[in-house]
Amino acid sequence: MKIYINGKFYEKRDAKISVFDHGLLYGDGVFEGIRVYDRLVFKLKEHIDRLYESAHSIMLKIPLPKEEFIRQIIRTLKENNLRDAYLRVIVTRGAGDLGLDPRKCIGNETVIIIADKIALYPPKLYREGMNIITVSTTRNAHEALNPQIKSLNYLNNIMAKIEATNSGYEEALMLNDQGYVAECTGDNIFIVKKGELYTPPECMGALSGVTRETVLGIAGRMGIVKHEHVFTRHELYIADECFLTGTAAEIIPVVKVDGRLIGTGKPGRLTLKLMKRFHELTKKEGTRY
Ligand code: PXG
Repeated sequence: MKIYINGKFYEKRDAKISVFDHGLLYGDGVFEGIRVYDRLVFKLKEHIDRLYESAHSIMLKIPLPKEEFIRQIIRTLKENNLRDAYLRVIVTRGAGDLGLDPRKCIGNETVIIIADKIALYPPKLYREGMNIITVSTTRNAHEALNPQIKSLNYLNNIMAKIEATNSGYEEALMLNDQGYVAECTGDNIFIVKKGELYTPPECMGALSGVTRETVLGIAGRMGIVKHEHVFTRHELYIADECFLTGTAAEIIPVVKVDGRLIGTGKPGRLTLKLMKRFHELTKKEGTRY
């Protein structure tokens, strides 16, 4: 496997950046996770747009223009010649000193890591659905660190994940600081009630997920009424269906939340339909390389 760092390719064992990089020292940087299905890069432009928006918000100047960045991603894919892949794109603040002032950092490090697969959850859970639990770690408040920024600082989500796995659950439901449903640790959340689709609006602490947008688009084309609307855990408990979305997770059904069965306790009909449509879309849409 060849790893891209600042324009050059390195073997995995030689792919290294400075221990003074503020990405390591402070989680100061941004990233994206992108999937490739049979040589089609799924929603590449959307991921790159979000990467640049995250960078803009934290005042990190990405050293390449967007079009050039996309060319380097395609170059990395060609170099590795994989049909299906998972790309991790990272831009760090660069090497600085042992103080957190980013003005001391020289040059950004741009890293593209490519893996031939990513499996966030065991395959069984895609067939049978997940059992998740609400954790006490709330999603970052937007005025502290906006959840829209896909930064290298994921401790908020990691703390939630630890809480869930400590209790024997695969995934954590995160609420925002007002107690409304926000999202899970690396996924957006959807519910279905009376045939209509609901997902929390971004201002509730949900990342503007690329898969979330894709699912809303598919639902729109299927004529399903959809809402970006705030909801509580009660509304989740009494939902007919629930599922999570993310680049790594794709679409995964949820059948139990905090010990309450969701609907029949089996993956819902609309969830299964959306999963099918989503997989069809990944086979035909994307940037070919
Ligand atoms: N919320 C959060 C907090 C995320 O990190 C999503 C929602 C879904 O967004 P996308 O754009 O992917 O539909 C994410 C994305 C991992 C991993 O290694 C996590 C994500 C993406 C890729 C890898 O756990 N999360």
